[in-house]
Amino acid sequence: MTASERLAEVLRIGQNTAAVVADPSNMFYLTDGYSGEGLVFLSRNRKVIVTDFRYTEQAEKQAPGFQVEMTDKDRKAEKVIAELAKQDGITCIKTETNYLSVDDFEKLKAALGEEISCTSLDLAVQKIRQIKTPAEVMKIRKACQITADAFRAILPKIREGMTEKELQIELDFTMLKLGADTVAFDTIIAAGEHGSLPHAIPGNRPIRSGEMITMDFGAKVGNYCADMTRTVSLGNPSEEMRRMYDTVLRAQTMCEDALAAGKNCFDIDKLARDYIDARGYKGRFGHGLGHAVGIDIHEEPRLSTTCHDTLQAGIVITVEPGVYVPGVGGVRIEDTCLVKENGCEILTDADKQLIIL
Ligand SMILES: [Mn+2]
Repeated sequence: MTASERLAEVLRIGQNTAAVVADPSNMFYLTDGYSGEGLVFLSRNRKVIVTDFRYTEQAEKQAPGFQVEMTDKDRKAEKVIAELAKQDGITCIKTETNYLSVDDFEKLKAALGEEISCTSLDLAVQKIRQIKTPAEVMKIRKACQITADAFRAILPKIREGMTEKELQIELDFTMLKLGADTVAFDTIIAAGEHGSLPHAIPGNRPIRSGEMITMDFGAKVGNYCADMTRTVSLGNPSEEMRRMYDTVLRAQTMCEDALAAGKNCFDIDKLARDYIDARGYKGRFGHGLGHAVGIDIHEEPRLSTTCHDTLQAGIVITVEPGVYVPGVGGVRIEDTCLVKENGCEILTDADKQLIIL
């Protein structure tokens, strides 16, 4: 079954309903490869990409099963959608109210007129995207392998005096050389006390001996992301940092051991949180334990205090506890994991014992 057929089933797209999708990640998923701009229209009897001159040829190549409709200044996208809907006898359009701007939503409603209602897709595409197909897992697996290989390759290059920025450039370059199409997100490098910032921006701060370095990075392959974090030490770390490292590592492996289909997202997060709190770091792990990964770097579900979803086999999700102490530093360890019936497979297969360079 193709992704667009799955959507039709989920939405119970009948004779009178059509879906209009604008989120680029959802368009890519439903068309199985279109990476340009525009809209996707799906009704019971047709699949259409609505776009402008810049992308029409690309759309025909990337999504051969789709009809391509070109927009221009006199025939805007909302007008094309209205034409298609009327031709197909559609009375209800479901669209991405979470993604479209208020202006675009109002324009679409105005073009559709009184006879065609316009309601929310309710994240139906995102929900289908949660369970990865074997073809999707293959791409994520490849992205994760490149990420883990890049980590191993970078270790001998880390030197005292090197800046965070230099390390970031070297790491990104290594991922690209190893076969990444691009990077999945801006690489985070945080050394020393800078490590207490979970989303630190790499700067011109030289790395000094005795400091821990947190590296959060991922390759992107075939439009699918990897996400991995490792914290290493340049020279011997302080006792305080060592204890922080041991705490995070224990929390991380404990959660990976517990990860499996049927488990509740909240409960996995709680395992890490309770352990970290009990070790004296209450309030120092201020973000969720993990997030699903796929076409987007952050997808649903989340391992967090607010997500009560039940994990299912085929979900790819990160496990990334951290401890952050301002003025001292921070530690985060993260893997991308594939949820299976009786456990999980760690896709970012790189060493997690404390590495002292
Ligand atoms: Mn992450």
